[in-house]
Amino acid sequence: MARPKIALIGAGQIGGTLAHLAAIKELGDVVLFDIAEGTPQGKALDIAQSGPSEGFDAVMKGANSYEEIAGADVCIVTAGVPRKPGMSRDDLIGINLKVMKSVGEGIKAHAPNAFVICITNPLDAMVWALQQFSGLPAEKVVGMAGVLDSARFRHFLSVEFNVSMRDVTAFVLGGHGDTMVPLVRYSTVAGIPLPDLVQMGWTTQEKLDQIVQRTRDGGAEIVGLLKTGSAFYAPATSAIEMAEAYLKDQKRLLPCAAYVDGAFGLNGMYVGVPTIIGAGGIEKIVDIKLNEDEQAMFDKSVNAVKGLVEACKGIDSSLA
Ligand code: A3D
Repeated sequence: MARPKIALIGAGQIGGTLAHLAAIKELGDVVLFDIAEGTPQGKALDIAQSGPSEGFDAVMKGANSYEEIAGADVCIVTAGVPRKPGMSRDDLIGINLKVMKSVGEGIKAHAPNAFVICITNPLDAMVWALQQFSGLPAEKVVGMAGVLDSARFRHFLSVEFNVSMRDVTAFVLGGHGDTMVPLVRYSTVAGIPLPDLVQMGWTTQEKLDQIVQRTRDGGAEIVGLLKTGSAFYAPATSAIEMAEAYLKDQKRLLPCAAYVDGAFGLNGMYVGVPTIIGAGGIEKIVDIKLNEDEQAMFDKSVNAVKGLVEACKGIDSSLA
């Protein structure tokens, strides 16, 4: 059987890392696409030359034309600009919305059967716009944020409890912004919920609250340290986890920015919710029960995303 084709739209920091990870994991042949001439070609050649040492079989190609993504099985979109210190993700909306329009049209014309994972910020609004511009079915267009936010939460918790990250599960829902909702009650160390661990004296409520806040600020912390861009290793790894779930029909239960119509009392919007990813794309949205406090935080986050979507409609009148 031919190897799957993975198109990476945007060959910047995350795009290059995605290509390297896809090659090492032998997920398929990779096309790196970018408007910058030479960048995708240079990165593709560089990664291809890591093949003999790493021992992978994958064709790596760089491109400046959408024809090269033809027939892609998976498209991962990072095209656009990242934030700089002091900027919020929402400050990127004007410039990245225009980018989503050209990317959506490119995918519609050349890879209409792909599973599309959007990473470009502000995430929840950009994945909505990308689905609108591409016209692909909503279950095939999804945003990566919850996997990363949950991974950040899991990392901080594993350090606090001094246990393996593998034994920490965590759920972060809502929009990928300052209002994201780390769900303490549904996060565990080897199945023991975090509130129980506080009761057992393994940590304090105060420390847990600090970790929740550090998770919410996780992206800004890295932007502040890097000064010239935003995080890329963990964002790329998170998107690869989602792509692998689709390509291998793994039925993974992962928090993703998915189109929610009915579940969580929402009618027709993209926001971070628990989803099952398999060969059908987003195969199910898992409508978990939220308590009063969680619901209030989720509603606040949903309203923030709605505000961004309205702003997109104000910028581009072709958006319904
Ligand atoms: P960067 O290294 O600047 O790469 C972006 C690439 O997009 C550059 O190579 C550009 O040349 C290219 N590009 C710009 N316009 C177009 C276009 N019209 N068509 C094709 N390519 C284009 O950024 P990055 O890789 O660090 O980040 C990419 C995006 O991901 C940014 O919007 C970040 O804010 C976002 N991001 C999201 C998360 C989430 O968790 C959702 C995390 C980290 C970064």
